[in-house]
Amino acid sequence: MSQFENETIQKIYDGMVAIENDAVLSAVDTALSDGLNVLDVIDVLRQGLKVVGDDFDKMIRFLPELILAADLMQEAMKKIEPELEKQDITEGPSATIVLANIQGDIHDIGRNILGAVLKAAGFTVYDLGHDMKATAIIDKAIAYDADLIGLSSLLTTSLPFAEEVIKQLGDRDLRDKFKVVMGGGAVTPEYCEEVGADAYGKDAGSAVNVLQGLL
Ligand code: B12
Repeated sequence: MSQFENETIQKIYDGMVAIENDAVLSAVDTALSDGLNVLDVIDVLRQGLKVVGDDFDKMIRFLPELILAADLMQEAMKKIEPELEKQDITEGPSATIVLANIQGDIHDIGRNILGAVLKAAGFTVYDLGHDMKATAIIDKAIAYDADLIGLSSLLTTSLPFAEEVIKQLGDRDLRDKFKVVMGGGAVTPEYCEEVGADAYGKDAGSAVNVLQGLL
């Protein structure tokens, strides 16, 4: 059964769910040459990858499949990123942001995409990488004179470390210096409100507006 109106988008989704590299990569080529919206292509890849993750959670699929699906997503991103860089989605203000996955979390695909989209939107992005401690994130934000701190968390077990960033900013009398935005599967708008983050970003596309709204 088709979920998507566009046949190529459907192929990307089906291929990602089935972890069929050739099918996905050739459909991504078609999508790009047909001029489909790059953010839509990224989003359908994400939706397919989420199905693999959900199956992993239900113990229908296992870690090797999760790794293969993640590798496929990254292969697809290698094709998409140059297109993303070519796009000029600059509208409204931009600023300097440091991005990191918080301590314990190595899921960096979403953070990489976010960084690429923000760059295309004119932001200066310092990507600090994954598994970053709160203290180091704040130190780098100071060093780069950032306006924003973006924290990505896909693991519920790592969430306390996101909260730790807010706490340490308060302890160091820096809370007003940086706007803190959080995203990733483990984060919800309610969580952001509870811990006192300035904003929540559902995906890379909407993050641009969310961040600009904070500036
Ligand atoms: C790929 C993947 C992996 C890969 C990661 C490879 C890599 N280099 O990143 C590998 C195989 C290594 C992996 C490992 C593990 N994983 Co994993 N993984 C996933 C999976 C399937 C997809 C994540 C992904 O890349 N999605 C695609 C990107 C594009 O989407 P995204 O990350 O959501 O990012 C978008 C938005 O969220 C947003 N965003 C993200 N961050 C931010 C930040 C800001 C500031 C903003 C504004 C927006 C924003 O923008 C992004 C682009 O649109 C998820 C399933 C899921 N539902 O997410 C599980 C999942 C996250 N993993 C899970 C688990 C349990 C693990 C392991 C513990 C498994 C194990 N037993 O070893 C390890 C943990 C490793 C660690 N210490 O971090 C669980 C987490 C459960 C939980 N609630 O804590 C999930 C949810 C699977 C599941 N349903 O059980 N994983």
